[in-house]
Amino acid sequence: MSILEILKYPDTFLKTKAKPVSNIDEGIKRLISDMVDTMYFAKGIGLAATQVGADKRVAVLDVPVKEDYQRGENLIVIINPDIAAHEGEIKYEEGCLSVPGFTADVKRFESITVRALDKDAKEIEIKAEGLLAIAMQHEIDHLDGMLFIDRLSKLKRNIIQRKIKKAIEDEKKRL
Ligand code: QAP
Ligand code: CO
Repeated sequence: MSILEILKYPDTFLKTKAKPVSNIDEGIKRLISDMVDTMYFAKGIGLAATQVGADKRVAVLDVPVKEDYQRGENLIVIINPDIAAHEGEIKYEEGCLSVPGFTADVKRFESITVRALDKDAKEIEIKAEGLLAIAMQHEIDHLDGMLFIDRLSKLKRNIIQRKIKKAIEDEKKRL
């Protein structure tokens, strides 16, 4: 029952490659529960453990699937996720709670099959397409120490990195 601090770019912990979870113990269950609370508090649709400073392969997602959707309706917890199959390509304007206020078009697989464990250590297979597929790839990237800006061309990445750093400097001056 706690809201965790979300690490922001350029925090170097965001580059950490998270370790597989070998045992879903009380600590992992508490982490999952706090990540869910933190994701909703921050009004996000996905959050990876790396973003809250935890070196564990855990992510939570709640991607709206229909129009009159209530949060919690599509809550997914994935532990040790792996993309077993993928198809097609899709471009989408992504944002990230660790890069607040910035977005960029990112190319992803259009549909994927993800194998993972759920919070009860049950093996699950999720076939995802569209926004859910994008969100899962975005969260799995976090577990590999990768942000959406790392998927941009060198030129576009440099431009956005400079903009972000300037925004942080301007923010400091205003305080
Ligand atoms: C990952 O992203 C994602 O800049 C989840 O000011 C991204 O929840 C999934 C957010 C793209 C699918 C497509 C970002 C909130 C939330 C911001 C998020 C902001 C406030 C991002
Ligand atoms: Co993110």
